[in-house]
Amino acid sequence: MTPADPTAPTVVDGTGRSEDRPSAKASLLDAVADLRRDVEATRFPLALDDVEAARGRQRQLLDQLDDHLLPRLRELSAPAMVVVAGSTGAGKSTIVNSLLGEEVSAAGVLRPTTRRPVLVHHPDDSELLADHPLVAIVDVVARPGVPRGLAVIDAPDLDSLLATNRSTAHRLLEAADLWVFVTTASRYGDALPWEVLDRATARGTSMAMILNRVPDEALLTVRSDLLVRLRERGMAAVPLFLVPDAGPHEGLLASRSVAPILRWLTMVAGPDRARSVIARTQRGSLTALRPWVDELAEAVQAQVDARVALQAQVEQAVVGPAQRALGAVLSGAVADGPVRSRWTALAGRHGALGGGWSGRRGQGDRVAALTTMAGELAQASRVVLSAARRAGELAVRRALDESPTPGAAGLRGAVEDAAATAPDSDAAAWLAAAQRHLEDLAAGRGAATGDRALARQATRLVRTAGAAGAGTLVAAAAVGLGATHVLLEQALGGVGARELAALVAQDLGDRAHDQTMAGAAPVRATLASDHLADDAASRLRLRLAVLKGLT
Ligand SMILES: Nc1nc2c(ncn2[C@@H]2O[C@H](COP(=O)(O)OP(=O)(O)OP(=O)(O)O)[C@@H](O)[C@H]2O)c(=O)[nH]1
Ligand SMILES: [Mg+2]
Repeated sequence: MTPADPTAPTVVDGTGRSEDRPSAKASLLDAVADLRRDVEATRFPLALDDVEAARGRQRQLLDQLDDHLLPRLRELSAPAMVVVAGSTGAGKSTIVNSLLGEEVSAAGVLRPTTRRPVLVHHPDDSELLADHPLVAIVDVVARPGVPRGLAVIDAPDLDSLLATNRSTAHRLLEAADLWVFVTTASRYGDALPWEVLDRATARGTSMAMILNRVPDEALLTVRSDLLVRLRERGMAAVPLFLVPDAGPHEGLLASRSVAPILRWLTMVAGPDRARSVIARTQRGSLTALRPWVDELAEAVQAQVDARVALQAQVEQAVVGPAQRALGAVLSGAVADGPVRSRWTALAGRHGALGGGWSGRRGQGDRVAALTTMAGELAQASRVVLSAARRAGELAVRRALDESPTPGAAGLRGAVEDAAATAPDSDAAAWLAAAQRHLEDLAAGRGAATGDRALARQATRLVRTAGAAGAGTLVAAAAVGLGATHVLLEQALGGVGARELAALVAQDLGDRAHDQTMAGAAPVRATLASDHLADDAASRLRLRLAVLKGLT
C-alpha cells in the first residue's frame, strides 16, 4: 500500500480494480466504523419526549455513515455521487436525460414521476460501484456519455406526497458527494430549495443549483434575484445554472440548454477536481455529524438522568411498605385468625394435642395434628407474603403515577405484567427453614453452638414430635402463637425457646420484607438495562473525541 492521499489520481488496471487505490487512513475508517457500531447499538428504553426525534437522528446518522462516509472511506476511488434532487416536476429527469443525450426512461426504468432512482455512470466505473450500498435502491445504468469518475443519480421528489419518495430522496442526499438542486423559475422562492441548500451548507456538502424553465423575459431579473439570495446565505460560491424554458415539449431539451451544466460536470469529474469535491464533502460530513452524535449522546444522557430519578423514587416507595410488612410478621399477623383457632381446637381438652405433649399414647394423632397445623401456618404465611408483595407493587404503581419524571408512565406496563407468584414457594421454604434451625440446634450448630444441654433438649424435641412436627411447633411459636411458645419453653428452656423463635420469626419477617421489595423488581429490571447505565452516553462521547482528533 502506498501512503494514503485522498487527492491522488487513481490508476486502474485491466480488471477495473485499482492497483494504487487511495485508501482512507485505516485509523479514520476504524474510528468511523466504531462510531457506527455504537450509534447502531444505542437504545432508548424509557419513553421520554425526545425519544422519537433521537431515533430519527439515529437512523439519519446510520444512513449517512452507511451510504456515504463508510463506502467513501473504504473506496476513495469510487465515482463521486452527484445527486440531482428537487421538487416533483422541476425537470430533474428531463435534465438528466438531456445531459446524456438519450432518454434513460426509454429503457423502461423511468415512470412519469420518478419513484425508483436511476444511477447513470460510465461503463468503466462499474466495478468501483459494485459494492456501494446505494446500488440496492437504485436502477444502475452504464452510459459512455457520463464523465468517468461521476455517478449521476436522478432522485425522486424531495417534498413528495409519497413518503417512500421523500425518504429515498433524503437518503440519496445523505449519500451524495455533490448535490445538484433543480428548481423552477416559478418555485425557487418556496421554502424547500432553501431548506435543502441550508442543509447542504451545514454539512459542508458541495452543491450546485439549476433553475429550470426560466422564461426568456425573466432571465435577467431572476438571475440577479437568485444571486442576491445566494450571497445573503453565504452561498455565493454555489454554481448557478439557468435553463431556459423550452415551452410545451416532450423528451429531451436542446443540448445547448444543458451544455454549461455538462461542461461543469466534466470539469468536476477531472481526477483532481472530483477528488477534491469528494474530500471536501467528506470533511464536511465528518464535521457535520458531530452535533448529531452529540444530540444522540444527550438523548442517552437524558435517559440515564430519568433512570436515576425513577430508580430513587421506586426504591423510596417500597421502603416503608417493606418495613411495615416486616413489622406485621413480628407483631403476630400470621398467628391471627385461622392459625389460632385451629390450635385452640387441636390443643383443647378433646383435641389430639390436648392430652399432654410427650407421652407415647396418641403419638400418631399428634403427628397428624401437627401436620394440620403446618398446613394452616403455610396458608397464613402465604397470605401475609402475598399481601406484602401486593403492597410493594401498589407502592411502585402509585410512585409511578405520581412521579414528575418523564418516562414514569411508560414503566407501568412492566409492573402490571408481573404476576405475584413467588409467595407460595416462599411460605414452604420458611417452614422448612424453621425445621432446619431446630435441627441445627440439635446438632450443636447455630447461634447456641457449644450449648450441649440445649442441643440435647432440641434432640429430644425432634425425637418426640418428629422433625417436621417439631419444626411446626417452632414456626407456630415464632409467629406469636403464645400457647406453642409455652410448649417450646418447656422443651428448650426460656432462653433457648426465645432465641430460636426470634430467629425463625425474623426469617419470615425478612421474607415478607423481600416480597415487598420484589414488588419493584420488574421496574428494577427495566431500569437495570445497560442502555441506562451511568456511563451509557460516554461511549458515543468517546467516539466523538476520537473522531475530532482525527479530522
Ligand atoms: N414547458 C416546459 N416543460 C418542461 C420543461 N422541462 C421539463 N418539462 C416538463 O415537465 C414535466 C416534468 O419533468 P420531469 O423531468 O419528469 O420532472 P422531475 O423533476 O423528474 O419530476 P419527478 O420525477 O416527479 O420528481 C415533463 O412533462 C417535462 O417534459 C421546460 O423547460 N418547459
Ligand atoms: Mg423525475
